Amino acid sequence: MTILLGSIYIEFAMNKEQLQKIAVCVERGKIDKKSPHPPDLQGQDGADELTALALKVGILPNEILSHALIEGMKVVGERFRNNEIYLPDVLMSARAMNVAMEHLKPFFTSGNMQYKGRIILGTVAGDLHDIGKKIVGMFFEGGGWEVIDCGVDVSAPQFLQSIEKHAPDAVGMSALLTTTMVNMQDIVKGIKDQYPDIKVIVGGAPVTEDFAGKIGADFYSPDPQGALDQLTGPRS
Ligand code: B1M
Repeated sequence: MTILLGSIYIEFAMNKEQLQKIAVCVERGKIDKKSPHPPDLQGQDGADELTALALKVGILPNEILSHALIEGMKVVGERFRNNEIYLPDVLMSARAMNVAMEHLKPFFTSGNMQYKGRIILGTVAGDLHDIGKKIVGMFFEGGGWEVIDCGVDVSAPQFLQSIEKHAPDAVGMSALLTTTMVNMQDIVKGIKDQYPDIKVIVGGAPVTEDFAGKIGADFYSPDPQGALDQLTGPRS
């Protein structure tokens, strides 16, 4: 019994250390082994290699996403807010996170889910943040949805064009800036005026349930799983 508990503890500690190493890569913007940034980590494994290894040793993709990547990015946000790091550093962190997410994507998007519908996703006009939206897209794909990702800086006419082309069941919007979340209002109105049956869901760090209600969105979720559940119903 003691030996069993001991080995479980060792595995837990090793996994925690591995997750911390990945989080540091996101915090420091260390993309992969060959990347020269940051200079003090030259020649060391980056987010690319460490995420691949974490999966290989059996750490769950969800654990990597929540406890390494999103945690690491939270630290980046705090440091940026406190002027301890600058925009180019944040960009390197975003690249490190994206590289790691590529390894996780197959785990979130595979599965034999019954087809649930088609959703158009986009980050709203004026906003270039796309990491959260990409994660939302991965959850929807894994949940049986066909995802049409319109990218970033998507205006109301662009959302409408995409709706005309793809005839979706739902539209999901993301905004990370207090200055761009207000652009959701025009987009939601444009969609609802022409396509009242299409469900609209909004999210992103500054967006709240109250705001979503005020602009006429059907749903709001602070996280990807919640967004999926709102449109499809919770997992049984
Ligand atoms: Co910018 N940035 N950024 N940035 N950036 C924030 C958002 C900021 C909070 C940083 C800070 O000050 N602490 C701040 C916004 C302040 C505010 O408005 N309140 C900020 C700023 C000011 C800016 C610039 C204006 C800086 C400048 O130029 N001076 C500039 C704006 C550019 C623009 O968009 N026009 C800018 C630029 C950038 C980069 C390009 C360098 C880069 C983005 C790269 C990219 O996305 N490809 C970047 C980054 C990386 C960040 C932080 C550090 C991290 C964002 C992120 O990816 N988080 C961010 C600080 C922070 O959030 N801690 C910050 C991880 C991601 C998984 O979380 O996107 O919240 P998130 O998504 C979550 C949930 O919100 C939710 O699920 C996701 C997964 O859990 N969710 C949904 C998201 N969308 C959803 C949709 C749904 C449902 C749930 O339904 C459809």
